[in-house]
Amino acid sequence: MRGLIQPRSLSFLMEAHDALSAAIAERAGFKGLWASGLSIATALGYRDANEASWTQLTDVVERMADAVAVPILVDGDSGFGNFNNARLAAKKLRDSGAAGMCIEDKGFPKMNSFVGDRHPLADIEEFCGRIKAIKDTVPGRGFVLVARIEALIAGHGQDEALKRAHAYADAGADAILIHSRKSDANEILTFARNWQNRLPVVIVPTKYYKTPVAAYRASGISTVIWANHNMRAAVAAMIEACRRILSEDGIAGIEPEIASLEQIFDLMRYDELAAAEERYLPKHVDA
Ligand code: SPV
Ligand code: MG
Repeated sequence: MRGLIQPRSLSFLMEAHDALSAAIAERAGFKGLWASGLSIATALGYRDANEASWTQLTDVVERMADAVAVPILVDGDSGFGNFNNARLAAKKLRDSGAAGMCIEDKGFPKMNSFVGDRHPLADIEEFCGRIKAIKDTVPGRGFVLVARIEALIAGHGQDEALKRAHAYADAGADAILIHSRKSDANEILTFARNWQNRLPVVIVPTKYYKTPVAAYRASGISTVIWANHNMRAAVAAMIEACRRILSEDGIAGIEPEIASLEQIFDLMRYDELAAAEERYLPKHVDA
């Protein structure tokens, strides 16, 4: 994960929300994954407002980490409480196979950054305590801690965002995620210019999706998170499949457009099970 979050070259983290979407993203060629809070909550039938518990998150992350070899950066929301909850979640996430965790400078419960206008920011010193507690509990270079700044989302300016970034760097964060919900990348690019890569910069261009990736390369941004696109692609595909099966009164029409069973068996590596059966099952017993 540390290799994916460094200023020398731009890398992508693809969203995944379960073992299946993680395996699909890895097969597609992504070198790292984003375990999105929004997408995991959605897949579990919850809203992205800390309705899912931190143990439900760690369970999902464990299944994802079992399914893939690429590193997973986990969306740790605001850390599930104070420094104590944050360090506990970080340790369990590390033990579940996460390569890193991102925490955002809000309170508990949080609300998704694109919903409504109430996004009160955490006190800087208190949030730094969460960062320090995580770094003390899960030390070393093996687990990456990304500190996410919500100042721009909350309607504060560049000065507040920069002040927070420096405080979080001083507290021991490994990278800064600067979030925006504007439809253009101007405020992100301004931040990157002023920040001068004191720590690597991570961005989430969900709303400013039209900006070409070349602009991020040019401004020295380290990592782009495609934060919810597997989940949204799956939702669109499932809505269409349900609609067509009902309206066409059958499944013949949609068959060529959905994944084949062979693809599913391939993704889940049924071939490995067959090989293991060859190796471990006695030949003379019907199993
Ligand atoms: C997520 O994917 O859950 C994120 C990114 O935190 S955002 O939805 O933009 O807040
Ligand atoms: Mg989130």
